Amino acid sequence: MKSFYPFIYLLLFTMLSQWAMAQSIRKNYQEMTDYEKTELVNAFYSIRSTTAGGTDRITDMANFHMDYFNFDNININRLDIHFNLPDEPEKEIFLAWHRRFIFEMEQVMQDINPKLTLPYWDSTTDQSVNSELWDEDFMGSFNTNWNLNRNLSSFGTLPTAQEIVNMSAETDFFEFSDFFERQRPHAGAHRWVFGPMITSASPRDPVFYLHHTFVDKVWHDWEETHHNSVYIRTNMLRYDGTYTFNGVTLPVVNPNDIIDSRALGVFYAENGLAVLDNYIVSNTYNPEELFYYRYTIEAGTNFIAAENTTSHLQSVSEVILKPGFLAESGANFRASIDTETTSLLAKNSLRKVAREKNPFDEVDLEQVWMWSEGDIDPDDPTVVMQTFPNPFDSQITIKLSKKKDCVIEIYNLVGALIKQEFFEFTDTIVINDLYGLASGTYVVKVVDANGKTLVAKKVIKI
Ligand SMILES: [Cu+2]
Repeated sequence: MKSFYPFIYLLLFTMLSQWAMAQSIRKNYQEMTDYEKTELVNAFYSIRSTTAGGTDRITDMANFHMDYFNFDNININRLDIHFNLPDEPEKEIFLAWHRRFIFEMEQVMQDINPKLTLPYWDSTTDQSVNSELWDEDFMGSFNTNWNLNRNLSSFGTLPTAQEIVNMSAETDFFEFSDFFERQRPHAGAHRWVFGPMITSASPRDPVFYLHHTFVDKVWHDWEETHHNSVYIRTNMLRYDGTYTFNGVTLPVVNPNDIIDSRALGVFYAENGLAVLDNYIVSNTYNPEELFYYRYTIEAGTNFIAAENTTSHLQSVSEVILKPGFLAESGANFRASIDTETTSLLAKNSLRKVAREKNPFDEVDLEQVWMWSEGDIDPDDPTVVMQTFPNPFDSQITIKLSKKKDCVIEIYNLVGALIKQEFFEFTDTIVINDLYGLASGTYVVKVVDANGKTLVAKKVIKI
């Protein structure tokens, strides 16, 4: 027997004590209460100070991201997670990999507080360095305590909403994913925040997770419109059944299985409304699925609380069950209003804890900064090179301290020559057409007519 729960069923009693694992209604961080923000910040601190085998989860995830960032110049057949090319087998993996990656962090957070979900930072509208995003009580907290050395808005610019609209009109998935990854809609925030965010160690900065939740939402919206995401690969790095953290092997994930974010129980709320649709409660990830949201939850079209499953829709204001919602007989389903959290919203009950200073290892950080001042040739100390911009995108300008006949050579980090150009008696050199170069670290050398390296400098390609 199946039955529709009547509309009136929303006014249920409040559950006081059941501490459930959550699924996820994600929202703009601007919809978070002070209580939620404090809990989110506390969770990041707590995760960072909980080590297993000497490594905490944030560091472990940042290290993985760094270790598998991009191998295009070393071995095109070696899998990586960023800046794939059309002939690589994992070519569009960026979106699916980061979807699963932020979900991993969200699950760790929900072990701490099941009502937490990753919020998103909409970088198309929220572009001020004075935004509440950067408040000392929120993301600003980590800058000094974790030694992030952000430098907001010093480098690069954030995308416009129109750019997202234009980008989302693309119907080919690879074209969409590739543009998204390389251009301002994704890369903009990495550059603009600076610090670890502009390096392959970007998951060291908690704002990485708020940025990538926004990226994930934009993909979700694109997929809802075009239904055209598809992957060649059937597994992913880290989620291939071989990676273990704290004695737990991370599951095998086929990127094609998470094209719809509902596969992970993830929904995106907007403007005070969370629409839960086309979802079957399965308890795959959690023995009780909690969908928690401060404002209106509307469960309708094909939201099915299946037989023998346990689920709970909980709002601080209202839960609405609309036609198309179905609770099968034998389903343990509840909808409730959270009066417990409402009381916790009161200012005096914020669970503030001392912020622990926990700077990232400096030596590590130097390795990931990936650019340095030029090394001066001891035999000709008057030749000094400046390169700008650094990081660069499509073009590098090189200034020498004196005019030279020279060859400019660009090498990747394993020493393969990528580009070589000859210049006659000049001190200003412009290298163009670097746009297609894979992201990563390169070495620029100024070589004289006898093949002697005068000066070399590391540069980074965004
Ligand atoms: Cu990434």
